Amino acid sequence: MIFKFDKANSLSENDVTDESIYKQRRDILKKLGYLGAGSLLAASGSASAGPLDWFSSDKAEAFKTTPLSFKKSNLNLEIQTPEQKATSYNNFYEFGTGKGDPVEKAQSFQVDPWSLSIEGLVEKPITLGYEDLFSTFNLEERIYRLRCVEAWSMVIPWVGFSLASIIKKAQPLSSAKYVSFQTLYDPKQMPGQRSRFVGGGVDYPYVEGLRLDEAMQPLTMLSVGMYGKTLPPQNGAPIRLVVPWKYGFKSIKSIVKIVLTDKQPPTTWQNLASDEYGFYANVNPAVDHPRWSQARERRITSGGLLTQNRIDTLPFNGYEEVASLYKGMDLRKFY
Ligand SMILES: Nc1nc2c(c(=O)[nH]1)N[C@H]1C(S)=C(S)[C@@H](COP(=O)(O)O)O[C@H]1N2
Ligand SMILES: [Mo]
Repeated sequence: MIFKFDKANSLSENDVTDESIYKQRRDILKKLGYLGAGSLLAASGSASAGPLDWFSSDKAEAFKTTPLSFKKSNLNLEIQTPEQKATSYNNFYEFGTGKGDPVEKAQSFQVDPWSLSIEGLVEKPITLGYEDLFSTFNLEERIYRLRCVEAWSMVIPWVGFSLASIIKKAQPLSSAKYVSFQTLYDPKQMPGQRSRFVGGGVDYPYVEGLRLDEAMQPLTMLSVGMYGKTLPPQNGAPIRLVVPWKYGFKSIKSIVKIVLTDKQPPTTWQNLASDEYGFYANVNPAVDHPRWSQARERRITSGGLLTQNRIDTLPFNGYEEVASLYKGMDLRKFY
């Protein structure tokens, strides 16, 4: 690896591109009438302060994370995104649409007590309390790439367990074909759920879904930690989904409910703009977003923004072992 000069406070063309994609994604919300002058002003204010504001270290201190014990990953092939960046540059619209909003506004988020239920078309419904999230399954570390639909990516060491293990424990009925997920709905704690302007016009709770075979794929995990510790709230504490071959919006945060169903469940971004965000949303450099290219991505690593490389985006985000799930689907098409 070539050492690169860390010029922490410069803006490069890459940053401008990144910022413009992020704004374009918000355009759909504006068209729908959800982003008022106030939030646009706020957004341009943070833009002029510079994207490096999102990486400032002083904000991530308040929430206390706890060290976890887990089986260490023996795979570490790519340079990890520094913890400080992965925990201060976030999408979690329940706390606002700005990249720095979640770390700023989620620090008093209450994760204990928590209740996660697995229900629907299962033989044995399960309810897990806060402690159960960490003690019911063996925790292991998995270092995955996370590729946001906005064309930036990170490499994050998650701690958690396979979604398959909890689904197996609940014993799905043969009629179960899909799995739906729901984030906590608690407008008292989540400012974005109190105001459509703060929350980007999303109809909360945030919902997501997978086909059952995608949910059972061993890479699909429920994460309860990152960087060896419990998740901070801005990353989806106490438990969130991680599906590394799909765009980041599929990896739903702060989950309270998992329901096995026989019908394809609705998803938050499809509900907002079904021509821009599909149900499958597999990372695919050959299918552009209607308003920007998905061929390349900005990898967020150490150092300032100038050292964050533009790299080619890989089909299925490089996790080609999942391709067999999509036999018969035309990989040049939008799903
Ligand atoms: N409930 C909820 N989950 C969510 C989101 C959100 O706004 N609300 N944003 C998604 C998007 S767009 C991305 S890229 C990832 C970001 O995860 P990270 O902040 O841990 O990197 O979370 C996803 N999960
Ligand atoms: Mo995303």
